[in-house]
Amino acid sequence: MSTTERPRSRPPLRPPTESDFSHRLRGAVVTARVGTWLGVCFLIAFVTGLISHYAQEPNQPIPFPTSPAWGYRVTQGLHIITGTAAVPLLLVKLWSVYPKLFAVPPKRARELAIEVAERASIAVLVAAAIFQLVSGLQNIAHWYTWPFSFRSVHYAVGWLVTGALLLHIAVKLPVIRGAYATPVRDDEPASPGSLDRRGLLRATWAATAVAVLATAGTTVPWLRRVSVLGVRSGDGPQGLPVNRSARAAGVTSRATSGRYTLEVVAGDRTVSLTRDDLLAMTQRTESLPIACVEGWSASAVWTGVRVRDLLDLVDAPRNSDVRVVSLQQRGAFGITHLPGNFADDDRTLLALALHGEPLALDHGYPARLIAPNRPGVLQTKWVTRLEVTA
Ligand SMILES: Nc1nc2c(c(=O)[nH]1)N[C@H]1C(S)=C(S)[C@@H](COP(=O)(O)O)O[C@H]1N2
Ligand SMILES: [Mo]
Repeated sequence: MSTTERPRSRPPLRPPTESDFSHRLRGAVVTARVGTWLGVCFLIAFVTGLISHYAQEPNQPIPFPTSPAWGYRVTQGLHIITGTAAVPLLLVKLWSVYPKLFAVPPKRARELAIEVAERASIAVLVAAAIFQLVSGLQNIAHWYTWPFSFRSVHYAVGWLVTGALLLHIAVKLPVIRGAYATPVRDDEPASPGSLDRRGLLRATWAATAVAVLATAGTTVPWLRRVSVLGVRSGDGPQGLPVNRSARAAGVTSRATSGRYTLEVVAGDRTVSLTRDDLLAMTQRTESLPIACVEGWSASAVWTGVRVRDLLDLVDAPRNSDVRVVSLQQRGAFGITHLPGNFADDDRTLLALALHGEPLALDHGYPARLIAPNRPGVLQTKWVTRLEVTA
């Protein structure tokens, strides 16, 4: 806190300084506590983000596991929940420290250099953190204002945030320790009824809880009704959300044409099957979730042919990687990579039915891939070709 006396009459014209923005609620006591939870959220989002990125990598030195089937549902749900919680926390934290932008820089060269270095690292941290939250929310809203690949840039900036965050924590450790040694209620006396530090922190936790509840329902089924901000939470045919409809994917005529076949290819062997041929094969039923990278997820009962049974028709060796090709010719998700351990898992199906009814067109009719513990974006719809690649 500054001890400068404020002039009583006619303040001279001068640029604002830190003390002009002083407020009894600001200070390390509040910043450190909000910052701790913000740091926890960012670190959980980072780890779950690494998992999601790896799960979508075509070349995995260690194969991503197929179990537990609900694993990706939980990690990606946590990713979106912690990212959402970080929004109000970041706003309060920035509010609690922004007067520092107006602090008078030290005069001595050495101190000035340290100050500049620290401010530069904080600038990187703040810019990268805002970018992560904004780009993540935009991705959920399908509002693509950027020309770059969301996944690779969000991933790279995730490392940037984490590095800058760890540096920031290390530099601020003495301040954080001091802040925790000071009780929150050790407040300047406020006039009756005005907000004190405890009130500010409680309001912050409440805002965070509201943000979480408003989005978490997309992951936690019984929260669905309170999730007013949840995107696509249960609407869609057969009680399951739809991210891209058949119409949007431009597949309607090819998917319903009656000339549909599934080709299974390994080397120079090809087998061609109609939907009736597929229905004549042994049918299996599995309960597996669709877990979208956007955070929503929904469990469903799928019936169809085991992918391994299909690969056996062309004598594909065990642990064969498979290219899954959709009728969809535009967009990024028309072709996906199915690693060998997923292709061999007994629960991995080429689904023909959902909840006991023929698959709706928007869910991938005539046939769609469904595998355990696989990001939703790779659960390819309108599948027309399975091709062994290695
Ligand atoms: N061919 C194709 N398959 C696709 C997609 C797509 O755009 N094209 N979207 C994917 C995404 S992002 C998700 S979350 C799931 C959603 O499946 P659903 O619409 O049956 O719920 O399908 C996946 N399969
Ligand atoms: Mo998705």
